[in-house]
Amino acid sequence: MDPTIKGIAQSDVQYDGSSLRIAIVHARWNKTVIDALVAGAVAKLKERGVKESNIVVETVPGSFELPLACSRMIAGSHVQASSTVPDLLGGLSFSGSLSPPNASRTGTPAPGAILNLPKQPFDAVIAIGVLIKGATMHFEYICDSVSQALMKIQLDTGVPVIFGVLTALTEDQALERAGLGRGVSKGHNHGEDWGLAAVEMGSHVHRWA
Ligand code: DLZ
Repeated sequence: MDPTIKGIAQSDVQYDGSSLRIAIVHARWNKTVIDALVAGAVAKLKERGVKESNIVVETVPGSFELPLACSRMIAGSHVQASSTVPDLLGGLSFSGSLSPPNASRTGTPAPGAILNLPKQPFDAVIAIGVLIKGATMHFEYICDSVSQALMKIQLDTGVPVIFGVLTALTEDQALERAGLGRGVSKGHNHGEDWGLAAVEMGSHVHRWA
């Protein structure tokens, strides 16, 4: 029998990410671990059909900077998508916060027609950081403020913010959660779970709207 009951169960539904636009914002502290987590997230996004052109990756110095970056990226993408943009070909315009159908966003544009084409708002944002406890209280303050801020952003904006912040007491704990464990088991790459969570939550919010 499996020695542990802990962990996420597979969803019964295979969520389709082909119409989703996802942002990944990652810190650069503890980059070996970060790189593996980001790669795991991107791999699962693509596996679920998210187009490479609809995956936007941004970096910030440390985890403390993640909330502001997420907040600005969500706000920026929604402002762009809700501005009125004349269609240079047909004289039509698109306005409102509703996204235009995907086909018109990603299809091959007629020559000269893509100037100012509004970007699809992000359907989900994955915030990735790796905090490893040191000798001072820095760790506790950053873990607490970042997790609370990320939760607030998703509740305030309605855009899912996936909590991809490892709060590890040791380097080994962080490595194991990125599939880079130094022991017999390499552990599991949590970035993969975050990619899947982004597609699932990005799909849900449209259904729940
Ligand atoms: C300062 C700091 C420390 C000590 N540790 C980490 C860490 O383990 N993981 C991380 O992502 N960032 C760390 N930082 C940097 C802060 O998050 C932040 O970038 C700086 O305090 C500047 O605001």
